[in-house]
Amino acid sequence: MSEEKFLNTHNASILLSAANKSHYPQDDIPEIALAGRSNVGKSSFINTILGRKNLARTSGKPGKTQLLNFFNIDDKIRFVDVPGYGYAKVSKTERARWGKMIEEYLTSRENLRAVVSLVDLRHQPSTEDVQMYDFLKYYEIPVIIVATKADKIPRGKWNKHESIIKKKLNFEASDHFIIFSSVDRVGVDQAWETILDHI
Ligand SMILES: Nc1nc2c(ncn2[C@@H]2O[C@H](COP(=O)(O)OP(=O)(O)OP(=O)(O)O)[C@@H](O)[C@H]2O)c(=O)[nH]1
Ligand SMILES: [Mg+2]
Repeated sequence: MSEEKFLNTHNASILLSAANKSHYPQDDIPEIALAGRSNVGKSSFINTILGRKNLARTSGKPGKTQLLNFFNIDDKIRFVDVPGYGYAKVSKTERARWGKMIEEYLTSRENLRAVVSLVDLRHQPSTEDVQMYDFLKYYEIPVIIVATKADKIPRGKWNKHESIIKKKLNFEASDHFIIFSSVDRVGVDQAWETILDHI
């Protein structure tokens, strides 16, 4: 099923920002969360697949998204933009608060259907990328790996980069792997197809 038949992607807006459980929306709408290193392109991914310029705020400054941001898409799906990890300039206290917030959401949220885990197609996944993948596997949360910024490397090299990433993650063949670019809109249809498969 294509997304156009299922929902009006233009009917999208930020619903709320939450620091903990007590602030989460209380209903049965399925949620897809976005996880990944700070600056990898989580907010851009949301904007791109919705065809919006700046619904989820993006910036050159890493660490901008501090809370769980819930986006309502036509009352049918929610995207949850999770603050990025791996940003060096945060205090230990901040990092601990961050860890607790993410863990609480990922391990207890019944609405959660899958996590889109973003990595940079250009680079080897970081230790934290691997930890995130292992964490999701451990809790049996369906994972969609989105390898982004594909526009920054030639198409002829995509396969090689995909193999490097899969190897480092110990990627399970039953998971999804999507090559993506917010600049060229590569992978948008595949992303929608995979997301709709999970809800
Ligand atoms: N060339 C290119 N740049 C991208 C792509 N996706 C994101 N960017 C750029 O990367 C930077 C970070 O993007 P964001 O979407 O804000 O990243 P984020 O993961 O939401 O970052 P935090 O909110 O800090 O965790 C911005 O300057 C984007 O324009 C892409 O596919 N290609
Ligand atoms: Mg962001």
